[in-house]
Amino acid sequence: MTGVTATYLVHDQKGDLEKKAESIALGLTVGSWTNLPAVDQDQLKKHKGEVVSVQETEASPAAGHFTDKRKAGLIKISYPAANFSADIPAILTTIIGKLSLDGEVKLMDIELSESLQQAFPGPQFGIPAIRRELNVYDRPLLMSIFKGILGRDLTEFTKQLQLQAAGGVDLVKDDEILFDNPLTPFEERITAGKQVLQQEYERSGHKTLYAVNLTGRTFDLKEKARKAVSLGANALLFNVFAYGLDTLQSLAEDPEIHVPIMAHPAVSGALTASPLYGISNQVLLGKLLRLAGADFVLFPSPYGSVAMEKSETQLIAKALTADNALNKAFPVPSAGIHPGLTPQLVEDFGIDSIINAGGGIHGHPEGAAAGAKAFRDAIDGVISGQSLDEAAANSSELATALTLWGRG
Ligand code: 1AE
Repeated sequence: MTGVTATYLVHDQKGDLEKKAESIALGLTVGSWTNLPAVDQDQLKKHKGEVVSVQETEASPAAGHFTDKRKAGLIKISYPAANFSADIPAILTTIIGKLSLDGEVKLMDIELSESLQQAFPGPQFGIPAIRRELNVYDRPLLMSIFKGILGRDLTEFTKQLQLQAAGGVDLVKDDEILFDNPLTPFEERITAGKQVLQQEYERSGHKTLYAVNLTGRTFDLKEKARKAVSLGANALLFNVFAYGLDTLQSLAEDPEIHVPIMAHPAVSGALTASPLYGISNQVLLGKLLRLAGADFVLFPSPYGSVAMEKSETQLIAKALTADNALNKAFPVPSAGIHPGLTPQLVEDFGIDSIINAGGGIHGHPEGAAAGAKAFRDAIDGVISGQSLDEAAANSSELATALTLWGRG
């Protein structure tokens, strides 16, 4: 029975895609570089990978620096479920393990059989449960990021948090580069943050979640996350690619860590950026993060300071929200986002997404509360069918942001 079907973009130096496909199907399953006379061929049949299709495509301009015989193609191989245990390390080692070291091959897509997919937790909360928690149903959520917090103490931390919440953000996350440190220790960020957000909730009736950065040594993470939850943390930020997808899965599956998990894409570019090698963004940031249990997935937007191809961001968002048996995860297009991008973000990612800004909130000339309000006014305006300029007519904060950063 098929477990995983993988699609690869291959640039073959020998110019024979059919042969290359067969060598992948064999080499990653029952084959070796030489004949193995002692092996029982019948026994091995049920473990052999099968070539599903080979489709020639145009070669990437990045390729071709070795030989002009090179042919490019999409090769689809199915791998029997009997070959691996139902975990991401086993699946990745099978489908792109040794193969990642063997020439110009990029893993573009994966499809898991239904029974294999059932072995994975998926997001523990998903979009509807997070909306219920925040009591926000009809617009994209707004998230902000602590900025300039390194070297600052809890006083600055709580001040920033209060301002962001007062401006109306739904979630605030730590910067991914904020680790445990004496000035803003992990546990104190949680307790001080909880207090500030509770006060703000009592004042305004608006709920804000705070995603604390879960950091440290891998084997300490579970205990640390459990402690965070017992102290009242209501979301976790996690640099999943510095640790591994399976670590995320272990956190998501732990019943004592029952809070939504936000996956940061730090480090992922080292695996995804090449057009010829590695793993596509839709697989790594889309399908695998959803399988492993991320409730929110950050990725570079197509228009910000660290831009990603629009087609790739759309594939990530689709992988996170497509109908299947798993809960859906929130797409969070990020980096260099300012209020003038709101119409484009809503058009490209719809309302089931999160608008996320650090500099675009803290860089507002009137401070972070005004920066957050500018976004909220832009979002509310766009959702009710107004142009940015119409929305800005009743929002001095938005007007100031548009003057500073423009409209797109
Ligand atoms: C793709 C991740 C973006 C991120 O983590 C971050 O800190 C963005 O900050 P700004 O909004 O670009 O200032």
